Amino acid sequence: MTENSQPRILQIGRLPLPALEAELATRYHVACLADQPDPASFLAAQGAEFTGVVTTASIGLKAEVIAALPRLQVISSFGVGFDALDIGAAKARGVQVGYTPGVLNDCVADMAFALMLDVSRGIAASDRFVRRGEWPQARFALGTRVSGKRLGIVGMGRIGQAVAERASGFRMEVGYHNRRPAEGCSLSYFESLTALAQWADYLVLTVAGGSGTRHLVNRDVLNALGPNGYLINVARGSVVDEAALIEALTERRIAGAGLDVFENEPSVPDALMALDNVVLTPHTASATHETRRAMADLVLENLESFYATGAVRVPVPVA
Ligand code: 8YV
Repeated sequence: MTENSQPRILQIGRLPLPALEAELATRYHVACLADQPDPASFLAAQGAEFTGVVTTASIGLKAEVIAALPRLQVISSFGVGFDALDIGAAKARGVQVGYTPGVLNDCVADMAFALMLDVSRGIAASDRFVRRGEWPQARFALGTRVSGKRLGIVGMGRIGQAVAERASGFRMEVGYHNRRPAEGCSLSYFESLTALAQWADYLVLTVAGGSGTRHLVNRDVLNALGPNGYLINVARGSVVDEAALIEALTERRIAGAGLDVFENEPSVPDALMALDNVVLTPHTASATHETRRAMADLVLENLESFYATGAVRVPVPVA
């Protein structure tokens, strides 16, 4: 196939796996919007040439970019979340949207436990303590036991289930909150998030982002979690009222937090950085070689399947 007969794909920004960019470039005629000195003029001049888009859950795709691509037929997104992608605008145009669920469940659930263990046992903080050379002179503060505690999961989808599976090895009691009881799930269902927070020692967020869950975890939920409770967020920064969280952490109205996602990432508020009862990671829950490879494969398969059959392999669910 000559370069010109390959479908033209618009890559919206840099992809988390450089190998994927190289692989896309061998199969398609790719241009990266973020590389253009003037993206708006580029879209005005060349937008009509693209039939496909590749993006990520973090970068998403705005309605105005979709509007600037009149021949767009397919979007392949790297990630399970699609809150940053204007699904409504895509569907209205009959554009197929593929994404990468399933393959990242284990790594995201592992990260939830890593954050839970770290904030409770002070792993990152004690590493800093050892490296500062303080061990010979001082004792590191006591931590909190994770095993046997109550784990409240917010959002019982695929990732929530993977978190719940891991809890049995820690002999934790598990409860969950969801819009409705999850089918076939025998764990205790809490209709009220506040009631779950009150019951739980650890509140782990695995719920989808977007307007429906914005600031679901607010001051009241944090107060219900209480001074011995920990918040773990591997979902989306938007799910938590970050200002209320900072206040709760500063005033020790909750014990601590493990956060992989932030309201305005990659910018993290100084107030969070200054707190020692918080563990911060840079949205890396899915960032392992194995999982990112599997996600990249699905991005490629979704495109390949669309151009071969007219349907992506794994479409985002219709609301
Ligand atoms: C990725 C994510 O880190 O899948 C998601 O929804 O947020 C993450 O797995 C992200 O897509 C990479 O940009």
